[in-house]
Amino acid sequence: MAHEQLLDLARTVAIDAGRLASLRRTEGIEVAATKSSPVDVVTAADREVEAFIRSVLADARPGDGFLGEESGAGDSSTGLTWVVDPIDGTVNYLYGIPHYAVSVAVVEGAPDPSTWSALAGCVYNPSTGETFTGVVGGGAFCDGESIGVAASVDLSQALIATGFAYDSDVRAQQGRIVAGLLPLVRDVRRLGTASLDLCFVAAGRCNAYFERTLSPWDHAAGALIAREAGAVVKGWGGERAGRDLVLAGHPDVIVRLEAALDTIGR
Ligand code: LIP
Repeated sequence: MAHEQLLDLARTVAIDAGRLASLRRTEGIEVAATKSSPVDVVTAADREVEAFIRSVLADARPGDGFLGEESGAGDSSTGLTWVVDPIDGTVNYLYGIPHYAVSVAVVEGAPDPSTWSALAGCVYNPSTGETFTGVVGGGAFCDGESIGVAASVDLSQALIATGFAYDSDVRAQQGRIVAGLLPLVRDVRRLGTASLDLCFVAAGRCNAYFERTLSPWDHAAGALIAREAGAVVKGWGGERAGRDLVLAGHPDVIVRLEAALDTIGR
């Protein structure tokens, strides 16, 4: 299947899943369980939406692998794996904050961000209807309109997005890093949804994004969309983006941001 056809499937299933998530939100949402900490929650909608996505993809692409936040991994016999966050921004979703997304990506190779090749991805925000898409070598789009990163700026003029872990000790350190960064930049935004943070970099709505402790499904689609929009997406130094760090932005800006983060402390 051509990359554009994979993108069409990613987009269709993301939008249909987003409509299901939005319906469940209007019906009322409750915490079904907690995961890594008392504030790392999962709702019945998370589980239902992921099951829907997994079923549609299994019918359309039997043999492809699956890696989802709620239902774990399924092996691939085709070399392709779908990497899915059914509701990214779960806490926003739980509180009724209209800033969450369905994130669907398809990658070639092992479902490991340190080695995979992302082929196509879609990030759909049911609250706004915005549909961010990207296909390798084919550019990045929002609702079909081409998007690109904001022009280079000095760090002091940069609007930086970030996020925090569910572990309180890690959050304490992340808070110290943000405190050190604040005087050096235009401002910081903590919007709560990694996939949309990356799409906002792609659309020029912020100059850069960084976050540590993300899972592969948080950034699989958004990182591809950001890259296709002209961003560099990486980890520390020459490392690829992953749990240790996802850093995305205009090539000039992330050099300045990474230097500042190195000085402030990791
Ligand atoms: C969320 C990320 C966000 C991060 C949150 C959480 P989830 O993913 O999208 O960037 O700051 O702590 O990890 O848990 O809502 O799928």
